[in-house]
Amino acid sequence: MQELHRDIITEAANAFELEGKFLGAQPYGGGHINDTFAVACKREDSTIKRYILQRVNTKVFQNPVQLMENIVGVTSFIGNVIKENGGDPLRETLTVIPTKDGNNWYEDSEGGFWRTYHFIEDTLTYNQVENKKDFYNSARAFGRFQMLLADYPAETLHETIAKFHDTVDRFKKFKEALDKDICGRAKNVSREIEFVLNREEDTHILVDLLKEGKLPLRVTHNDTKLNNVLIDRATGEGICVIDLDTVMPGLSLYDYGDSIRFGATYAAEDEQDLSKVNFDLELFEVYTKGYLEVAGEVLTPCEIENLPMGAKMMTLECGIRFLTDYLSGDTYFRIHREDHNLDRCRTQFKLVSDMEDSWKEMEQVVRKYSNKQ
Ligand code: ADP
Ligand code: GN1
Ligand code: MG
Repeated sequence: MQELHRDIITEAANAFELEGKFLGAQPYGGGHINDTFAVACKREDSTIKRYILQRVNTKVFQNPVQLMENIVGVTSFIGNVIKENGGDPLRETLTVIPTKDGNNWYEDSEGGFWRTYHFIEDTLTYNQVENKKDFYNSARAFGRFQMLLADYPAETLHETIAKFHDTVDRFKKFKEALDKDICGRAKNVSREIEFVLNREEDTHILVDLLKEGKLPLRVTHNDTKLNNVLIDRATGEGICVIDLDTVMPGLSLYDYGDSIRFGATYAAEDEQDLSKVNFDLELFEVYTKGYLEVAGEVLTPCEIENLPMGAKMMTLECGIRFLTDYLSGDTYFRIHREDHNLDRCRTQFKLVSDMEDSWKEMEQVVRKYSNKQ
């Protein structure tokens, strides 16, 4: 990826059909993959209109045109359902802003790939869970997202990253990175390596259930971190699910599980003090309650029964991905300090261990909120 500089950001912003005069663009949000900016424009009546301008990471998303086709398809579909239900599509789903020549994306003069969304004002995102209520509301938002897309023609979606949540493949890539050990870092992380190697069998569980046809393939989000839900500042409700780059066919357990991975703890994903990183059963419970209240009706008994496994598998997989990137020289996830990916990997493995210790309680919680068992 090219380095970003002011001129190119301005060039990109000016390519889109923006309302008013472009005032400037500020880096925004805490994502690990794309470059996000809040763009401010001044309308003729002097009011400010904002946009989200993003440069898509084309090393990660190698077919960004297909990716935008997915996003336009999914957001217009959701928008129509919201309209039919009397809601406000401009607030409850992302709106792609076209370029001045009518495209949904812009390629800058240095080859960068950009898109723009309407900025949904008076919302908040949390990079870490602060209380049970917000986490519960995010569960309802992701559950609703699942419901809204239940009738989406999944076969029309492009697979934006192949084998994205194929944990067996993630394990294989980890082994390859370990064998190469291009940075000579493996010697520093023998405990983490051991942790992964001891759980090779686990990595097959969901993949096998899918292959055997026991778990249904659905349209899923695949990156359901808390900061991918916009929370209404006034009501506290989760109103809009964002970051749709990885929407593709997948398992409901990926979405449920990734939310639990990120949010069923009061610690940050990159917390260095592991004594602060604890899997919190109360947070697990509120998320499970919110998710099943909204999506429970459409989930099969096999999906419900495997919710704890979804949580553990997504946490293990994410830890494996952070460790693989650490061993490979930090080429995938954006880092802000030395050993950042290692810190992130350690929090994930701590949470996996905690989940293993709380397995019975997790199953009890799921049973409590399920009406199918
Ligand atoms: P990344 O893929 O890098 O995580 P996101 O698409 O999640 O990027 O955007 C990063 C952050 O920008 C989000 O966490 C959210 O705070 C903010 N954001 C994204 N889209 C919008 C939007 N349409 N309106 C308001 N804020 C947004
Ligand atoms: C990345 O883009 P962002 O920051 O929402 C990653 C997810 C990981 C997550 C870990 C496309 O998500 O898969 O779970 O970091 N996205 C991609 O924080 O790889
Ligand atoms: Mg995001």
